[in-house]
Amino acid sequence: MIQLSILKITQYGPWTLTLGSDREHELQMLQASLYKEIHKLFSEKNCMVFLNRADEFFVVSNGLNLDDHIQIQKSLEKSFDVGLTASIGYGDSPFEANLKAHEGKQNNVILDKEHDVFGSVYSESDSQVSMMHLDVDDLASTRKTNSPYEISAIIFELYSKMSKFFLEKKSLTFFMGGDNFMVVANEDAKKSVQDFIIMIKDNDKITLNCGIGNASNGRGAAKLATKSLDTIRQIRDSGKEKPEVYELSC
Ligand SMILES: Nc1nc2c(ncn2[C@@H]2O[C@H](COP(=O)(O)OP(=O)(O)OP(=O)(O)O)[C@@H](O)[C@H]2O)c(=O)[nH]1
Ligand SMILES: [Mg+2]
Repeated sequence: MIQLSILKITQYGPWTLTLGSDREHELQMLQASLYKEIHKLFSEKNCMVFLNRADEFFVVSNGLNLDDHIQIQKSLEKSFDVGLTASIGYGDSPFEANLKAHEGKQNNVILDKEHDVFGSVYSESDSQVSMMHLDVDDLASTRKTNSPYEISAIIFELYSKMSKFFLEKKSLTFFMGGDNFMVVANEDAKKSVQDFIIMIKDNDKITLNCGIGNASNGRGAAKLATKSLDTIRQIRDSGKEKPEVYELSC
């Protein structure tokens, strides 16, 4: 079971207009500060935060109860002019958890009115998170023939394909920067990642490596996914034939 908390800035659209037209730089600074603070508060509680279109935050929040969310909301209220709503949902797949969180907010299922927390919290202990860390093999060589902006175009096209492919498996893909992607995954996504790698190699001539991590919370799963990815690199760099997918659990 996976639990997701979606944090969204309250009334952001109308609020941005109050800043006048000379606002874009202010909004970018605010979004960056929010991302930093949200990452800090949730990773301290073993969660993993993902940026969704820069003004919304997806948190793999397995293990966090309502009170934990209220404490974080209180802290954010103190630090920022804008408020955030937190909608919590859980499900068998990451996509299902995202739907449940969304519905909790849409249907006004209030968990804490004062601090804008909605949805429902998972209370059983069978918490299980799978994360996949995908990365382009040897992006450095691409830099020899492509300019920085052209590389971005290649990476964003890859992101688009990855997000579509794994959404069909009910899993959620996030761009982490550079040539790095993380997929909050279910069994179906994990089973099909090799097919995705082959498809991208055949169609786009891009080689991907994928580290998979399984743990009871988001941060733990991300750590193991990255450790798996680094293991693939170590095998490759030792001169042996590398696997394209490597999995670790705890
Ligand atoms: N978000 C994130 N970015 C990373 C990580 N490691 C590297 N990067 C970024 O990704 C870029 C590409 O680095 P690498 O993937 O190590 O370079 P590479 O040439 O593709 O090397 P290999 O992946 O080992 O084949 C770097 O410039 C960093 O910006 C990571 O663990 N997480
Ligand atoms: Mg790489």
